[in-house]
This record gives sequence, structure tokens and C-alpha cells, in this order.
Amino acid sequence: MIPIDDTPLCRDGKVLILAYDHGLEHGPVDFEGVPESADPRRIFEAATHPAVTSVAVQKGLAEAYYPSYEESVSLLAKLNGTSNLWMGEPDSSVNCSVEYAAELGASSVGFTIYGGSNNEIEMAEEFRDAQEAAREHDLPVVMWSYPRGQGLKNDTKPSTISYAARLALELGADVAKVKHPGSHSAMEDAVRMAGKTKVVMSGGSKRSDRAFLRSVKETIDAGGNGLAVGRNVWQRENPERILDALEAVIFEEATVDEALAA
Ligand code: FBP
Repeated sequence: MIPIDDTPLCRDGKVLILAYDHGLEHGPVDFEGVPESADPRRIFEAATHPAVTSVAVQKGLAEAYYPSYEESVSLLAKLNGTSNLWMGEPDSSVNCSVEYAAELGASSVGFTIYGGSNNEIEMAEEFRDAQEAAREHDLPVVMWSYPRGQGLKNDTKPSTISYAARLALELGADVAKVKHPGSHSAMEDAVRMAGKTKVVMSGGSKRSDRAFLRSVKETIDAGGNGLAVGRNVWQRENPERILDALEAVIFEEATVDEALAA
């Protein structure tokens, strides 16, 4: 493992990744409610908020937009990803090498693993190559650890999320991005299973400010290290407002009420 607390991915040991790979993963449907969110510049601007430790994008957005933000934003290059047009068993093509991510200015890399998919073996082998190359470049590795596939009926049940967190530790990720398993104790168990790997909660679809912040607070209270979030930030009319609240909850130990009142 590398000491990731000293890298731009972390601030005071905590992580807040602003994810914006949805144009690939979900398609333009995610931009419908707030049409200006289709413009990557809006998200890179939001990522200049001091709460955001890195912005996660695919290679194309990094090439086209990151040069204008490299002074003010830290880049997490997502190495694999699939479109929602793919109808097969969960899988993800490797779209960017670690070497090219480093050339683009990335200070960390991200990789999805669908544990339990019929494609798990190939994905794990691709992850091995990426993880070992990332070590050569001293780049922290964030695993989008998302068990899913035909054998998995419920991808957020506590035992599945704990397994997802453990899988990240076993395969050498520095950070495990997992879905919220639904309770404080289940998140605590996932954090325990992740050992020295940091655990961040995946934001999920847009919810009320209070419901969203509560799950973030629960993650932090359970020993988690933060959040990787997309829609709950940039599908809001005012991303800055929710980022202020997230900064309070993640970095300043504020309660949800305090964060909302600020
Ligand atoms: P959200 O917070 O909007 O869910 O974004 C996090 C993320 O992991 C993105 O990086 C990715 O595009 C999306 O969620 C994938 O979500 P899912 O696989 O659940 O559709």
C-alpha cells in the first residue's frame, strides 16, 4: 500500500471524490433534470470547491477539459467503464492505461470490479495489471467495488457490501468505493473487513439533502473515510451548497442539522 494520506486524493485522511463518468455509464438521461450538467466545465468548476479531493472522469473528459483545471483540481482517471447500452453480464472495458493516466496528470486511478459477475476473473486479471502499474507510478488505486451479476439478487445487502470491501483489500486497492449497506452496524462491518483500505460510500441516485447527508454521516460515524458522489451533487441546481454541507459532515464532524443550518 502507498501512504495515500499524503496524496491529493486525501485531505486530513478523508476523501471526497466528485464522480462524473455518468455520460458513459448511464448516458445522457442523467443530465435531463439539470441540462447544464451535460457540460463537463460545470462539474470541473464544482470540483474546485475545497471539499472535493478529486474529480473522477474517463479519459476523454480528462484530455479535453482537465488542462484548464490542472492548477485547481486533482484528477482521478477512471481506467475502465461500460455504457448502459451493453446488455450482457456486467463487465467493463479498460479504456485507459495507467501510463496514459499519469501523462494526463492524474494523481490517482479508479477501476470497477463487478465481483460475482461471470466476468469477474477477467476483470480481476485486468485489475492486477492496473494495480501493479499504479504502484510503479505511486498512484493510489480506488476500486469501484460493485458486486453484481446474474447470481446476485441484492447488491446492497450487508454481507455483500462487506465482501465488496474485503475484495478491495485482498486485491490491493487503497480505497474501496461501496454502496451503503443500509445501517450503521453494516457499514461498520464493511469498514472492519476493509482493514487498511479506506472505505468511501457511493452516492447513488439523487435524494433529499437530509436523507443523503444522513447516509454520509452514518458512513463517517461507522469509521468510513468519505464519499464518492456524482448525481447528489451535480443534479442539484446549486452544487456548491451541498458541497458546503458535505465539507461540514466529512471534514468538520458536523451533525446533519448543523450542516443544513450553515
Ligand atoms: P453516483 O453518486 O451518481 O451514484 O456516482 C457514483 C458512481 O459510481 C459513478 O462513478 C458511476 O457512474 C455510477 O455511480 C454508477 O452507478 P451504478 O453502477 O449504480 O449505476
